[in-house]
Amino acid sequence: MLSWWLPESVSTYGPDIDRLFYAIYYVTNAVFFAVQGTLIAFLFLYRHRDDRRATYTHGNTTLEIVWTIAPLIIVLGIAAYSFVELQKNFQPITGEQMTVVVSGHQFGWEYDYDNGVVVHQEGSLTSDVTPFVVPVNTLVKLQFRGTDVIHSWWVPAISGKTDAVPGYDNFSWLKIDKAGQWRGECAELCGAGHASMQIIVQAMDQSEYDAWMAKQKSAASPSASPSPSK
Ligand SMILES: [Cu+2]
Repeated sequence: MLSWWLPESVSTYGPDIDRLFYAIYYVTNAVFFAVQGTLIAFLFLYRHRDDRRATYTHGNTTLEIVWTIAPLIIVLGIAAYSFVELQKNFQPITGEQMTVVVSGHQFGWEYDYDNGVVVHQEGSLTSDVTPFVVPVNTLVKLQFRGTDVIHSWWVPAISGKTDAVPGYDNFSWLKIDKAGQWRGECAELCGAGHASMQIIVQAMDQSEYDAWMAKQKSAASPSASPSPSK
């Protein structure tokens, strides 16, 4: 755990994102305090006094080059670091032990497991939310889709908002090393029911997970042959 004010990361790449956040946080804070500190110092150092007159100078090439190049280096550094992080944790991975397709719709989530089981999840902070269940210590590839508008799947403890976009698949992954439940929500304002796109991810020990999955399968099988509609 890197900080008391960010949630404890439970998936492997969470700490990578925390580190990226802190790198940007420290750099931007250094710039903020340097600029504000200089401003305040100059207010006092160069304030009007009756016994001195202002001298006017125009242009300082060295200074102008420095204040052009320095921000450029800082911004390019942040961009490069962020890009590397995106390449590492938000691309289709290989070597996954299972794949789940996460679809966002107005208003809820669907989790399609590779064995055909589907978990429907929707609910607000005050209602029940069906958990999305994964086994612990398992590398799960996540494939994100939007079926109507753009949604964003975000569980802070697992880290990384990933947009669920219609017509375009985004990818991420998770690997949770302990059993537990973690909450999240849709992080993209997607309509009137946005607040009812709460997320719960539940990690279970393998044996518990197997039992849970067997139950999902048996619950799903009676409706496997669709009944004719009226
Ligand atoms: Cu949404």
